[in-house]
Amino acid sequence: MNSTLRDIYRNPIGRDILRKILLQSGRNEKLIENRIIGSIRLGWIRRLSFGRVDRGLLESVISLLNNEDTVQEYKANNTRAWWKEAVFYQVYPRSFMDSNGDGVGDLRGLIGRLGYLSELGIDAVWLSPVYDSPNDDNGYDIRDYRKIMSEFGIMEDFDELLSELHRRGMRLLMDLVVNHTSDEHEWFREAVRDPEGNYGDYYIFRDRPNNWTSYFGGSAWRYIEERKEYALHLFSEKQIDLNWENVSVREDISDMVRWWLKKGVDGFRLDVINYISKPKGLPDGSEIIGKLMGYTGVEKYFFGPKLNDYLRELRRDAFEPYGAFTVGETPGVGIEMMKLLTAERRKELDMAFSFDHLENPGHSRFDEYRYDLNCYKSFITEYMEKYSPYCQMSLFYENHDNPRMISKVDGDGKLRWILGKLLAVMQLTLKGTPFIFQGQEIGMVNKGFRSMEEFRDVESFGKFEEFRKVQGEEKAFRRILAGSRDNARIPMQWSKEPNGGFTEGIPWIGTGDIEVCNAEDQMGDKDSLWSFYRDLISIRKDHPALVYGDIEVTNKDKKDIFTYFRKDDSETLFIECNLSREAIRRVGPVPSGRRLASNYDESNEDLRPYEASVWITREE
Ligand code: TEU
Ligand code: CA
Repeated sequence: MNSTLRDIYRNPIGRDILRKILLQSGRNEKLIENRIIGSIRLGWIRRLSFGRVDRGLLESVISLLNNEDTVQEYKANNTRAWWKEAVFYQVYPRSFMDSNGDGVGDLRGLIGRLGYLSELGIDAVWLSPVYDSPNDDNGYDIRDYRKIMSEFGIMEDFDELLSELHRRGMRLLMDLVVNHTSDEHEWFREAVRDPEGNYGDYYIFRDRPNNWTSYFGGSAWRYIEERKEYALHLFSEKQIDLNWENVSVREDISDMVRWWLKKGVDGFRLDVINYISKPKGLPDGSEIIGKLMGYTGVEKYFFGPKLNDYLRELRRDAFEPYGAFTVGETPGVGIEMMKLLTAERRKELDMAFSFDHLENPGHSRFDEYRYDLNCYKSFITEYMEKYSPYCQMSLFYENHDNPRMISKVDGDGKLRWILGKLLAVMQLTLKGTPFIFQGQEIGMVNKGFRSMEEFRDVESFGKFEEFRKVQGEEKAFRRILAGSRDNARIPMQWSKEPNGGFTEGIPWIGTGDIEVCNAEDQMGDKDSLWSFYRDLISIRKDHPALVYGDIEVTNKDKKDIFTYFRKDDSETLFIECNLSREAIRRVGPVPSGRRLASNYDESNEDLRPYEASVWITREE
């Protein structure tokens, strides 16, 4: 309590926390450098904030700061691994390809499109959940971990998918959703039926709710009549949080993971894996953090007390024996926490997804604003300097939970394709492992949904209600339009045929602008965005410097210009990007050497709007 804000900032985890708070409130980090502010002691903050920062919040911060391992040295990230070299592609199966005309994408549809992924140069597929599910949250609410969702097919289809992928030299990542299960999972049904039985303690039940809120709106607690108790659900009412304190829960999970690994899957993407450890007594969350983040309680469980232990255990018991790869979805963690989760010697995860770059500071996903790529530059520059020398970075802009990146930056007009290519250049030449989300390679954009009836996502409805109460219907609708996850979930645009060639039936969700944006047209055009992605992926394969080489960012303080070198012992590549929609002056001379790729035909003295080029400056 006697530590000053400056002390806290010097602690790596403390720095993550202060930065997250500043980022969320849109304030500059320089604030801490202010002498007066820097010398504020933790113990004073309660009074200075008129009690809004309560003791509970300060204690959460202190317990995070006391993580024993933050001072140890990290080894260089220079070991070879297939997942450092691979280009990943995320498939959201419901929207990828429908094979039987019921309007819902399925495994046979995906099998039929594997040639497409090969042609693009994809090495590994991350498949969003395909397990049996009542689909309250499109498969992220699992009813049976060992069964395929009937809409998607049967286990034989899955086995065929896996062997077809392997035959083509591609790998498969499954989605592992183990923070919660569906309320229709047998474990939950048993927990309700017989509270004293084997499954009675598989979930988190309490006599009274605390103040934590759900990500999909409202309280995170649901009253269970039969038990006369409340059950915790951080997501929808039908997604009940598992009790990881219970060793049987952990054993059952690792058993299930081994079952899939025996089948031959190559690894997992671990859904909200940093939320699995909740602190004893489930203390109330801070209201002030709740307001800031939009969710109450998060500081209590986003890096819970046993998280690292649970991850190590799961790795030892399930992943390691099979040499399986893991990437964790870890919302809210900063650079130092990411290092704790992914440094090789810690034996927890191989990689993680951080999300701070998906919005500009001070903005949330549901704000209507134009995303400034300069924020991406500063985010990624910092990660390149402080994270990727030690751990492998994941590189992505899109997934099934976020609007399309082109729409956020500059959705309309003729710059769409140029901008798409700029994004491709950065993603495939920065240091890390790229994850492309389906449709990103053809520049799919947000859908102009016209009314709430056109949405499908449980989150969109929950959030709409929440916003409507405070801001009225019209504003609430506009916010959903900007932030809805359904923007990324509309069907893959294969061709100009009806429904974009996705289905011969009625698609489960409306289709996008197939006339101007579809895979077939772009595959036949050597200058298209699709062809550009294919070329860059192959350039990345031909130039190991882009995978294992060092990265050096230059022009750090120059707005709108993002330049960096990638080099190893045999070559140096230079990448230059204009992050603005205006032409700008090049800094320094036009680089000498050969252009390997560019989103403009010829090089020019000025950098044209969103221009991005990859140069090879030295070959030995
Ligand atoms: O997403 C977790 C999730 O909702 C994050 O977006 C995060 O909690 C939020 O952005 C906080 O800032 C995963 C899945 O990707 C998503 O589709 C599921 O709905 C969710 O978990 C529940 O399983
Ligand atoms: Ca189907």
